[in-house]
Amino acid sequence: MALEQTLVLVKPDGLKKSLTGNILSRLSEAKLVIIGARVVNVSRELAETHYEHLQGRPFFEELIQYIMGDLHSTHRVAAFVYQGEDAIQKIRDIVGDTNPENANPVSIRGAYGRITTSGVFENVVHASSSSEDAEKEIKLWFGPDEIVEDIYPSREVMRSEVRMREWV
Ligand code: IDP
Ligand code: MG
Repeated sequence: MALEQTLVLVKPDGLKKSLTGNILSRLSEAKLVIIGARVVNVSRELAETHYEHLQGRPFFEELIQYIMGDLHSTHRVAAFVYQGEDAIQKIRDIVGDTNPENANPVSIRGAYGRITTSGVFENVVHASSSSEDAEKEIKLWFGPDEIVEDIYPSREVMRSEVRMREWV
């Protein structure tokens, strides 16, 4: 048993179908803790980096449009970092198979996923599939200050000319 972290995304179809609460309560069965949470506007660059291992697949462009929200007019993804013993496999078990038609019907993807007429697996959630993927993905979607635990080495930097917004 290893203490692990894993990235979960509620994909645009999950948000559009108001499934976030349902998904989080299903995932709570794994008895893990949430150590980071954000709602993200997904840029093309973020989408393509997240799915770079699938570049060249026939469904790649549509997958990018799907995760960016182009197919659901939402442009939002909800991102969570879970931590706990064997977090990666426990979450994958509740999430179910990549193909929603093969997924166990009581899994999240089996219950709520679908295959579009053009063949994209709209499977409601993303979950990291190895600790290497989890580290890459968590670092892509979260900065060190957006996670309440020190999970990977980080450093403090002082930046003077950073443009950012503040409340007025
Ligand atoms: P995973 O999400 O179960 O880890 P990956 O192979 O990493 O599966 O694929 C990422 C996403 O790409 C899937 O969740 C699904 O939305 C989409 N996808 C994967 N394989 C196919 C396919 O054969 N046809 C259509 N979409 C696919
Ligand atoms: Mg994957």
